[in-house]
Parts: sequence; C-alpha cells; structure tokens
Amino acid sequence: MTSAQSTDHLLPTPPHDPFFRAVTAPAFTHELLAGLAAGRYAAVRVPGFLPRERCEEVLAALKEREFDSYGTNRIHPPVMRFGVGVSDHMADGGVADGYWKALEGHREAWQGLGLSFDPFRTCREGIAADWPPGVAVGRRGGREMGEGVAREPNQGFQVHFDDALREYADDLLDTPLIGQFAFNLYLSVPPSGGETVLWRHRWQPEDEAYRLPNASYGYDEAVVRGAESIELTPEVGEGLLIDPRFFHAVRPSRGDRRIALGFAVGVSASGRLLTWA
Ligand SMILES: O=C(O)CCC(=O)C(=O)O
Ligand SMILES: [Fe+2]
Repeated sequence: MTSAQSTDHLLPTPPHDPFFRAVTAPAFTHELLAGLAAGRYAAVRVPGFLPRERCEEVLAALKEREFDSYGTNRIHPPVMRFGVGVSDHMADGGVADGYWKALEGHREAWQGLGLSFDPFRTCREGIAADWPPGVAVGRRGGREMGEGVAREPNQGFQVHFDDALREYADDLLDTPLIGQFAFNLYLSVPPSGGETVLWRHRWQPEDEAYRLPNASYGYDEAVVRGAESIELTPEVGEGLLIDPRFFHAVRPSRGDRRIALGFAVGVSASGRLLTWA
C-alpha cells in the first residue's frame, strides 16, 4: 500500500455549515419558506411541483417559438429567453421606460402560446399555498412588473449573485423587501450538465476584483474559491427556490435544451411575497 492510500482516511473533512444545505420536500411549506428567508437553508427543492402534463404543454408551446437572447455584452455566453426580464432594462440604477413597452409585447407573446393555464400564476400560487400573507406580482410606480420568463442557459450562467437591493439605487418595488428568493421551474433538462451550483459566499467589496469585463453580470470562479458548495441537478417539473445572494452558477448543458421558467420572489415587511422578472 502506498502511503497516499493508507492515509486517505486521515485527510481532514472540510468543515460543513449545517445551515448551508438544500432540502427536498413535497411542497413549499411555511416552515421551509421562513427557513430559507432566515438562512436555515440555502435552497428548497420540490420535485413534481408542476405536473408532467403541464410541463409538457408549456414546453411544446415554447419549442414552437423563437427565443431571444439577453443583452450579449452583459450576459455572455449568451442565454436565450422567451419573455422580458427587468435586468435587460436597468438604467442609472433604475428601470428604463423601455421595460414597460417591452412588457406589452411579452404579454402578447405569452398569451399567443394559447396555454390552458397560466404557468406563472400557478407557480406563484403554489409557492404561497401554505403562506398566509399570500403572493402578488410586484409593482413599481403602481405598474405591475413582469410575471416571469422562460430562460435557456444552454452554455450556462457565469458565477453571479442576484440582490435587488444592490442592483437598484432605490427600492425596485413600491414595497421594500426584507428577503429575496429566486424561483425556477424546470421544463426541459439535459441528460448531462446543466447543474445549478451554489456557494456559501455572499458578495463582499473585495469580490469586485473578480468581476468579468464588459459590464458582465458574472464573476471569475476564483471569487468562490475555497467556499463550501452545493450542486443541484434539476429534474423536469421540479420547483426550486434558492437564496440568490449566495453566489451561484449554471453549468453548460450537453445533449438537450435546458429550459426553465423563472422569476424573483421578494418578501415584503408584511410577509407578503412579491414576484417580478
Ligand atoms: O437556472 C437555474 O437553475 C438558476 C438560474 C439563476 O441564476 C437564478 O434563478 O437566479
Ligand atoms: Fe441568478
């Protein structure tokens, strides 16, 4: 036996934070949402959150349509999407007028799919089914924000975090938020790759040294070096809520499209959940 083999079992196990974990459950319960907001969990997964027939209906309709690409300077490698997200319409720390105009086209495009149900409403209401303060689409200046987008990051998402408090100069929504989640519902997943990775690292000022060039949303992966991580392989129909202030990434897909419905979820001071995209 070589000395390497004989001492393998003596290698120190890296320390683990018991609160940095993904829980899998049959539904998004009050305890799980409160725990995610409080920092007791990093992610909550609900397999079969949207029944398979419903996933297939939305996927079949989306597959007939052309997806657009996100602004390719900021989002590189390109991510395809169907629908409008506010991140493409940020201007001077606020939201450009073009967002509201683009949302009109977005609503027409989603209505044009002719679905038998509203997938964003179904997801939103499913998340809040055991959350008495309820859920609504967030508003800005009295106007309703976008409900969600279908995103296709076949070449992955760079390491990044999402935090509306840091991304916008003032409150993004009319109601200030005391917590934030990111929601994804997977409609199509590749046979390999496409994992969502979360790191136990939140943004700190020194991290700006790792920001990728050209006003990218992403950071060099060295920014999370040494941090504990969780890798999640999405399943069709799964609903996932994460704490998006942890740095996260999506790995490139191989073999099939990776398409997810997504929106941001804020927790308002009254406890009401407010979504936007
Ligand atoms: O597609 C995913 O699994 C995560 C995408 C992401 O970055 C987010 O939802 O904030
Ligand atoms: Fe993200």
